[in-house]
Amino acid sequence: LTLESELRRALANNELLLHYQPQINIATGRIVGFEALVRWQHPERGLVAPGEFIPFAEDSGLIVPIGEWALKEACRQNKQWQDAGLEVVPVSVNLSIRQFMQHQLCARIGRTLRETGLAPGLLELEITESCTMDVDYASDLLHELKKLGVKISIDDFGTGYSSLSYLKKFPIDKLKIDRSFVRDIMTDPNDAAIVASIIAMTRHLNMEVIAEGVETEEQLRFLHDNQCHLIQGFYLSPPLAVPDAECLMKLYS
Ligand code: G
Ligand code: G
Ligand code: NA
Repeated sequence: LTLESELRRALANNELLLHYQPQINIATGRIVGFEALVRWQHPERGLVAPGEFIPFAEDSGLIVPIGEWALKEACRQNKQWQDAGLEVVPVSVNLSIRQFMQHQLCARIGRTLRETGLAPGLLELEITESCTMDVDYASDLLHELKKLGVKISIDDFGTGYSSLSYLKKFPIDKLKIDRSFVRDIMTDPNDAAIVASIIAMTRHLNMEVIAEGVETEEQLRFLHDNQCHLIQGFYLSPPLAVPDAECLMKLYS
């Protein structure tokens, strides 16, 4: 079987699932969100990480149906958690550029929200800087999505080829500092300066900021000292299967 036909089968047979990585406010100690990350429960190969099939899915276009599935599943799950009386926090979902360019994306997302019953404010869309290259298209679409009531964050911030000018034109709620900057903040003064500057910039622009890929207590302290209170990373928790995410929510509520 080719990877393409295997992935098509995976979608049809419900072999895909989502894990959820908590995002935590270290100043309050509370969970502020979960990022939904796709996994593939392969019948022979076991649990396959997205690094092994998302790049292929991007190239082949299969990322569009996979992304639509992930969006719907994350909304369904978050609504179910809400109905079960668990801590209500937004779930964030990665949108690939192929989805971003898809016809009538906003209407599709609106329909998914209605079908699952999730309040729009409990959905955050993570886009990358590549989505900001066509400024007029992105501006129109993002304003349309904001009208729907969802939140918008920029993933892998600082690693793309886009200019900063989009930050003042687009309705962006949050920047996610890419983990390549966070990795060496304790040893590389340039990375430390970049991270501190991104944090200061978000404060002046009235945006939220979250650091990705936090793996050590020293990194966490640096971020806290520089007023970045939202953190995601292995130091706090890896992406979790649903039962483990639920345990964590119960502990924090
Ligand atoms: O979980 P892991 O670090 O292995 O994920 C690897 C990459 O796959 C990450 O960069 C992540 O953004 C991407 N990814 C995971 N789930 C999704 C998804 O639902 N949609 C898209 N577009 N990318 C995803
Ligand atoms: O770029 P994006 O936000 O999509 O990346 C999410 C991916 O990053 C997840 O698939 C997750 O497995 C991975 N990840 C999350 N926390 C850490 C971390 O602390 N260190 C590293 N190396 N990867 C992480
Ligand atoms: Na992401």
